[in-house]
Amino acid sequence: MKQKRPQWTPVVTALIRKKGQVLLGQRPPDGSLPGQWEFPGGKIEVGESPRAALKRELLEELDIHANIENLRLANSHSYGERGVLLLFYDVLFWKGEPKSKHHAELKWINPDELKNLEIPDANKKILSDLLEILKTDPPSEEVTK
Ligand code: DGT
Repeated sequence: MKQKRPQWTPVVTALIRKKGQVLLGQRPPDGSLPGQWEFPGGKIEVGESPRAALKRELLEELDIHANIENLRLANSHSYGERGVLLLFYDVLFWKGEPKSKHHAELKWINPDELKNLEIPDANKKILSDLLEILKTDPPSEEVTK
């Protein structure tokens, strides 16, 4: 008998960075992972490119028009039966002031504060990689673009 394939969900997330800080959003109380602090983003729709998906999510969730820069990190995680593949992109330039249209709250934090916040297990596993990226200035060619 043919085995059922596991379900995978591709997710794009943004490392939105300004003056050494990064923007986090608190997941709403009525969904999955309530109250956890995440990098803004969401699921890629079928047929959509990862960058287009992240641009769309940032407009929907934060009301900003963002430039999606380099892919910095990728990782997978399983929530029970379901797997997520997470792609983390740098976001260094955007138009508009981020507003919480989806999150319970938004906040700019220093990367080290990630250690003390409730973050998704998928991110906890790669916290040291995330900190290394966030504590290093983005490549200068990106800043001058
Ligand atoms: P759900 O209820 O888990 O099916 O998903 P939604 O619709 O509440 O959430 P959505 O569209 O943001 O999906 C992102 C999935 O990726 C969700 O299962 C949580 C997981 N995830 C883990 N770490 C992060 C992160 O840093 N940012 C975002 N946006 N999602 C993350």
